[in-house]
Amino acid sequence: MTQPKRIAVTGAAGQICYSMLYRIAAGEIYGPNQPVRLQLLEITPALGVLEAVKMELDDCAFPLLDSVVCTDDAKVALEGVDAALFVGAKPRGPGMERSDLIADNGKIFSILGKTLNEVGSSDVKVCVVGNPANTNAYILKANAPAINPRNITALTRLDHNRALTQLAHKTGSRIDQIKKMIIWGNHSTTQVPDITFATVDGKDAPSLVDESWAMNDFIPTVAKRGAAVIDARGSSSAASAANAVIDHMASWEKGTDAGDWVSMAVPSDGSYGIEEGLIYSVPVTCSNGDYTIISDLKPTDAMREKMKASEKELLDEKNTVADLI
Ligand code: NAX
Repeated sequence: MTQPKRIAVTGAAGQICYSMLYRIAAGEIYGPNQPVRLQLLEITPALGVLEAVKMELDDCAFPLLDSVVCTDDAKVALEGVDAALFVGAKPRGPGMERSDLIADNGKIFSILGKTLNEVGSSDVKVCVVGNPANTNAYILKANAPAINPRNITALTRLDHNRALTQLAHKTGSRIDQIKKMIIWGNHSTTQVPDITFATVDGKDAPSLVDESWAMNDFIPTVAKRGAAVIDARGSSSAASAANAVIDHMASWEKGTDAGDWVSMAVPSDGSYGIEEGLIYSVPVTCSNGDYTIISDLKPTDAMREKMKASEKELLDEKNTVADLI
């Protein structure tokens, strides 16, 4: 019998998790031959709702679901896990800026980082989703020195997927015909969706669209898509965020397709002049359960300027949470 993979998920009674947990239990991260054990964390007042989530997981009778733990004790949730998905945080509501959330959510991630340091395995794969995701991941990393820092990542795959769809619609192509999309920087409105190196059915994407569309339409549409969803439904993206977490973890575990890459926010290795250690979204390839930063691209001057502006925002966020790192 294959040992189950243990996955901690925080904020497990929330909206994103209601779209995500059932797909993980169905085998969408590790594949059809790998049992999973879910270690679900919530704040105490949400444990009742979490129990209902567990009841529904049970009622799905997933063959790959080994067991489900529901707890309000982070030590129990994070103990010995192979992967930790940090979704739990206060979400952004109508009219709120991400900066409003930094102070509140930063404290949560400092405590969780210390707990992960104490009870987590050093090679646990971490994906931070709760906003501000990059800076929360930075705080977590700073508070968890025993964990392999390379494995502390944040989610920009939703932005990557949004960018794929915008380019597919513009060029009348299918998603699977588009390769080498990039999201640079922060998961915020300063992010830099970049089609410079993308191809559509083997053709260079920049040759298929106007430069003014790429700069003045595509970039803001992707960067502000989260706010557009909030305006339309009154709360932040849930199903698409859940889908992106599964994509992020599945690519990391199972590898990226030949001739393609994905965007992940990972600790910067100094490539592209970005401060080392900042959690910055870059293109990566994945194989054998690890990722490699694509570090030899030559972004255009216009993109470099935007990449530096996104770095500046991350440096400002880092200063705001200086007492937590
Ligand atoms: P919900 O409010 O539906 O769920 C959040 C859950 O987290 C709640 O059940 C709450 O009780 C729990 N929680 C709060 N503090 C906790 C703690 N200390 N420990 C454990 N659980 C805790 O929000 P949801 O829509 O699921 O969104 C979750 C987070 O994802 C938000 O921060 C949201 O802004 C962020 N997002 C990130 C995205 C990304 O691409 N990186 C996109 C979607 C989303 O906006």
